[in-house]
Amino acid sequence: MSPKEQLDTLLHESRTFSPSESFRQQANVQDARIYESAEQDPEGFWSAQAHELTWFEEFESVCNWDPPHAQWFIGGKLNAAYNCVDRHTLTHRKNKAAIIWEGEPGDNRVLTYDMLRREVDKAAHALRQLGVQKGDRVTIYLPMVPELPISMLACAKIGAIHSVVFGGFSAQALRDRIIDADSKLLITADAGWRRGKIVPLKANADEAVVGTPIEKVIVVERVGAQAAIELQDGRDVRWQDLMASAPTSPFPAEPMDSEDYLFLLYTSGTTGKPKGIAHSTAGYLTGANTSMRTVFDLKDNDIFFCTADIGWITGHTYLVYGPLSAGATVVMYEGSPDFPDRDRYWEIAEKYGATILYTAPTSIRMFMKWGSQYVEQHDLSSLRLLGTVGEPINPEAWMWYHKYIGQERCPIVDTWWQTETGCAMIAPLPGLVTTKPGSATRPVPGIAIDIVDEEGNSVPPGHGGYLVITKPWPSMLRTVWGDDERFRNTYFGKFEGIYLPGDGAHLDEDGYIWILGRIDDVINVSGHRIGTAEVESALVAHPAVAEAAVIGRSHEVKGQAITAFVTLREGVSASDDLIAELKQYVVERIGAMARPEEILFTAELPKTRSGKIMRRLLRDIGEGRVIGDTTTLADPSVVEALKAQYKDQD
Ligand code: 6R9
Repeated sequence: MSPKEQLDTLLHESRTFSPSESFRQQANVQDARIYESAEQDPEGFWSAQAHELTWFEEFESVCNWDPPHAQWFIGGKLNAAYNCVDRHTLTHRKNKAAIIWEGEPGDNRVLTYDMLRREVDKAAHALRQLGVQKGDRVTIYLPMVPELPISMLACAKIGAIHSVVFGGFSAQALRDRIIDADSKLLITADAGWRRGKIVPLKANADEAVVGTPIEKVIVVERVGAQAAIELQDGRDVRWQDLMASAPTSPFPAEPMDSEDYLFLLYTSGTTGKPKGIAHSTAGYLTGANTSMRTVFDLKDNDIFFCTADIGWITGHTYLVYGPLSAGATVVMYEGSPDFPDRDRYWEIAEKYGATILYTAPTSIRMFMKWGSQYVEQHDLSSLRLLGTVGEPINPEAWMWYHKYIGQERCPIVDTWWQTETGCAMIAPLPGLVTTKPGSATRPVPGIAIDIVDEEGNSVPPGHGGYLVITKPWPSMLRTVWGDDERFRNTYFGKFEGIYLPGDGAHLDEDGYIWILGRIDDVINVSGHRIGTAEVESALVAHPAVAEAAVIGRSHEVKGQAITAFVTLREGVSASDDLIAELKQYVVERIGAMARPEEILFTAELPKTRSGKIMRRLLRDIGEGRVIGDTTTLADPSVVEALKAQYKDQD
């Protein structure tokens, strides 16, 4: 479907789903006046939410907004790890499961809050002994093993800033992020498991750290002998050895200022260089914690199964800081949804009695493709609420999720948010809001959203525009690490004092928000944000390539897939081998998620007279659309040649 057709279908979406009486009656939020009161007094609303956390010192004022810089809960002192772990051990939750971890090969591990506290404290002692101090950056490059949240929380306990790099990233990508964050310590693993195969991590880490500030590398042994790694004397230490010799005494939580950074998480933007999104301690944790109670309706007996990798923001907020700060039990799964078979998620959900499931539209489309028989083999009656995140969900995927996973019983919360926003911004409160398949519905209480035109004026219903957030909120990013100018320009450069997320959206007649996807040069492949410029930079670094232009093309399962148009250097001839080589080259420079689906060689790229590549035209060609305005093209024949070539290829 073309975007125009998609929009038309969305505009005609008339199915609605109201919360059932039984859900409504048990919901944490039942009074719709929450929206109004939060709008009238956002500071009062957020102050009350912040008081759900445990503070070492009370804050003096709620918000200071000096656009584009916000400070929240000023003067307060707290510790994120204390809030996620220690405080629960002083309550009835002491022996409650905090993390239920399932390894891909079928091994598992349960950590109660008390056990988690002991692990986090040992790890904090170990990090301290290796010289980690408050404010230091620690890069974490781990598979989905319990040592990942333990490492993050150990950093938080010390007051060190963690920077988790998704385990699927390449050595080069890891290296760039280590250098940008200026980390002295790296925590990695020998390898991980994926579809029964060993995914090496230590080998990438070895390559990544050369010539960087990294002095020590901690290596978690996950796979063991089969991974066959070597430890470098003086630099590498085994996690297991450190933990065995670490003091068992409690590690005192560092009292952190509200505004001290809790973590950095790198995300793609419109230039080749990823941005280190910096999140604060108090504001971030308040946002994450609030949404657990409101959007996810969390109760003490819930089992929260979030399928995201902790290497992305969804895993940070909804596998670690949100659920643990709220004292929940989370289910964390290491591997692939189709290993050993395509029912693995449902097997896990049944086995642990998951009550809330949070996953991505790309996964749902894959499950649809595989067929409902994999779901039907399992008893999913424990589920009571479903969530989705990462990209717009197609109404048909929503309906499938509702029917086969939710068994027409579970409300669905479609949550729109970003690495930069820290927690869900647009989402229904499940006991209050009637949902429509494909719409994230309305902003959560305390969040001010608008859809505006080029001049910043609100657009009427039915008209597309820029999605914006008009007021500061606690969990907003504080800056781009080391580049405040970029923070200013990217997010506040278009409309003064107004946050620009980079998504297009429109309102329907009922005031529901429909997200239309990215409006910048960011491609969303299976919910992963990939900058076209990053892929282009990787391609042009190859000696055979002269120029490259990358676009996203609609893809049935992935949402979007990467198409690269490449011009070759003089004397290089095109071949299938070269295509394979270039794809692999991108994987090595960025990671497997950035592998181009297709590479097309072309003699020239369509450019404006000022030399700008016209990606819009390439996108039109990619989607087989009628080509729009070509009057600014330097050489119109380039487009005709490309079109002909694209047809041949199909
Ligand atoms: C949480 C996360 C952010 C981008 C965002 C938007 C897209 C996320 C969405 C959605 C429509 C939803 N996005 N959730 N689009 N509906 N429910 O995914 O963060 O990786 O930073 O990506 O993802 O385009 O701008 P991140």
